[in-house]
This record gives sequence, C-alpha cells and structure tokens, in this order.
Amino acid sequence: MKKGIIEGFYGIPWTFEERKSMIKFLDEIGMDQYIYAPKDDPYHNKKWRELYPAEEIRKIKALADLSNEKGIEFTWAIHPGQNPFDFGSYEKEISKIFDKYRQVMAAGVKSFGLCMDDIDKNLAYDQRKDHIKLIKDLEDFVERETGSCLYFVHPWYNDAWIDEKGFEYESLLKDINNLNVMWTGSQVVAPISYDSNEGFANRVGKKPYIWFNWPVNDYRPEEIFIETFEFYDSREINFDGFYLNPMNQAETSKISIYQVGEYLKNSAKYKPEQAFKKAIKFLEPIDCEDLIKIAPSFYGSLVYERTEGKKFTEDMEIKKAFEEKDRELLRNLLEEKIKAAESYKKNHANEDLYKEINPFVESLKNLTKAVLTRLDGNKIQAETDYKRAKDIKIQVLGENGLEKINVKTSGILEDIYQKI
Ligand code: 14T
Repeated sequence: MKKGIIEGFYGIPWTFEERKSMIKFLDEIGMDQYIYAPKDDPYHNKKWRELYPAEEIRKIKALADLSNEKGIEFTWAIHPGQNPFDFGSYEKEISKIFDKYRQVMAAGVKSFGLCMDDIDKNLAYDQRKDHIKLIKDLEDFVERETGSCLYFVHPWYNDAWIDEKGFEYESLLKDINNLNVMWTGSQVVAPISYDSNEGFANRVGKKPYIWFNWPVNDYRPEEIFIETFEFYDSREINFDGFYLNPMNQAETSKISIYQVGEYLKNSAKYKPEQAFKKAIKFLEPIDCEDLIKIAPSFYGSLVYERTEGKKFTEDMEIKKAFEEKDRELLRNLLEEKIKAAESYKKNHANEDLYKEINPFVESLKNLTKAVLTRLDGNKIQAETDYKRAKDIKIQVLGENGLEKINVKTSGILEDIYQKI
C-alpha cells in the first residue's frame, strides 16, 4: 500500500524549505509518497499550459532529487480543469500537458497525476468520452515513459456528490489499467469509511486511493487543527493508497501525518491516545507536556465534527467541569491551560512549529484568561483579555490576494465565556 501526503489544499502553497522538510519527515516515519497538487501553484492549476520558469523548475528538481534519494515517490499532478482543457483543440491541448510532464520528468520526476476535481460536473458528464480519451492517452504516456501508474481525481470524488451521471462516468474508469483513482470517502471532508471504500471498489473494480481531507484547514483558515486521530472504523483496510491533505501550516500538519503513519503500520493495534502523545513528542521533544495540554483547544476540523462516537473531544475536561458547575476544578483547569501556554512559549524547541502555532497559542492564552477573570467577576479585565484574544491576525490567501484574518481557537472556551 502506498502512503503519504497530497499537497492539495487551496491557499498559500508550502515553501521550498517546508517541502524539503516534509520529504525528510515522510522518510523518517516510513511513508513513501508525496503527491504534488497545490491548488494555488499557478503552474499546477491556472497556468497549467505554461512551462515552469527556470527558478521554479530548479526547485522541483531539488525536490525530485531529494525524494529519489530517500525512496519517496514524488508525484507531480496537473489540474487542467479550472482553466478548462479545450476538447475542441484536443491535440494542441494534450501536447501542452505532454510538454509539461516532459519538463518535470527531465527534472527527475517519475510519477504523474491528473486532477479533475472541483470542475463543472454537468460539462464533465457531457465530455465524458473526451475525458476518458485524455486519461488513456496520459496513462499511455506515463506508462511508456516511466513504467508507472497515473493518479487520477475524478469530478465526483465522494459519495455525497456522486449521482447517476457520476456513476456512469466512474464506470468508464473500470477498463483503464495502470490508473489509481482517488476518493475522499462518504463526503469531501469525512472520516475514513470502510463502506464507502467498499462501494467504490465494487463499482470501479479497483480499490480506491484515499485522498483524506485531514488536517486540511483551507475551508476554515482562521483555525489550526491539532487532533487525536480516531477518524476510522475498525474493520480491515480496504484501500490501496492513502494520502493526507494537510494544512497550510506544514510543521503542525506533521502531528496528524505521524498518527496516520502509526495507524497504517498496524491498524489493528492502533491506540489513538498513545499515537497522539508519541506524535507530539516526536515533533516537540522538549516541551511535549505543555503542547499536549494545549492541543485539545484545537479540535475543530469537519472530520472531527463528523465522527460519531469519538472519545477525544474539544476541551472535554473544561467542558465537563463547567457543566457540572465545579468552579474549583474549572478554575484549576483554566489556570493550567494558561500556564501551559506561557511555558510552551518559553520552553519549546521546535522553532518551525512554534512560528506556525504561536498566534493561536497567544490567542488561546488570552481567551482562557478572559474566561478566568470573568469567572472571578472582573468584567472589565475580562473584556480586555477577550479583546486581546480576538485581535490576533494571520496572513492567508483570499480571493483578492494576501489578506489578514483573525484567528479562532477553542469553541468550548468561547461558549463558556458567553455563558458566564
Ligand atoms: F480532489 C479532492 F479530493 C478534493 O478534496 N479537492 C478539494 C481540495 O483541494 C480541498 O483542499 C478540499 C478541502 O477543502 O476539498 C476540495 O475542495 C472543495 C471542496 C468543496 F466541498 C472545493 C469546493 C467545495 F465546495
């Protein structure tokens, strides 16, 4: 089974340094693939027809070289769907993809992908025969040039979206060999579902390659997710590949990637809490205890929300103390959280991780203080703390370029603040 990540999110793509660090990390934890598909790399998406400029292809080469050295499959994917492929000029258009694949191949890349997600589905249905021709031609090319398979994302990549048209399109993929088809599961952002994967395999005649939309935060860029991985059912593994789509925050995403790595090594013996602590220790060996205390304030992904019967929930001790009106315990827990945040700021060792999460930790610290001071009846000070929590901004890629947005942390603490 192939396992790794797919850099497939919308928003500011990872930097060259972040990508190199990720490749090394995948190797360290025993994963073996990096699918390159950042929605906002223009040469992957909007400008798919254009070759990379010299400086950019130099970086792709360095990533391919490093991957090859580490035994990581570096898959370069193209997205000719948002600036749509013109099937009326088929030969001219496909030659653009060949040229691009060749450029990337000359840089050392040996594995390729084609993404047709997030495009007009009715149009894709009308053009299904053309799509199939394109897939086959690219698959032939890849097979001939590299001997490997083509990775493919089709427009109806989850159960919630697939309809009669999608089923018909999907059935056309059945006869294509050397094609690895990606699938997100029961919904776009969803826990791993055995039944959804079974359904896919029965229809398409091959097991899915899972595009797991976790811990991706492009749909909630004001948050970061540091969650315990328990988003699966315990039946056997029924997929041939597994890729996490991470956050714009590369280093923080490693906490999630590490846990899934543990799960895929031995799913029957997997213990979420242990894996979570191990992941944090791996990334922040010096001050792991503080980080473990802070983390439950960053349980906010849609996958988390959609997982029934989960054991690890957002700030669950604080929530319980509040519901049971145990003021003493509540106060202790809040003080502990503030201390952990302050201590983490002082004692952390992983500077990359710190840089990514510091705005969130700072905001959380002030929100927790706000709850505590309000609990003590000091309304004025509480408002100052609350305002401090709300004032912290990070940079994201909006519709009109880079913009600043306010960060958001614990929904539980927010809720308690409003209620007292
Ligand atoms: F191809 C896919 F499997 C996929 O998940 N595509 C995108 C992905 O790039 C993005 O990071 C992810 C999480 O937001 O979801 C997909 O993008 C969407 C999903 C939607 F439900 C874009 C618009 C949507 F309405």
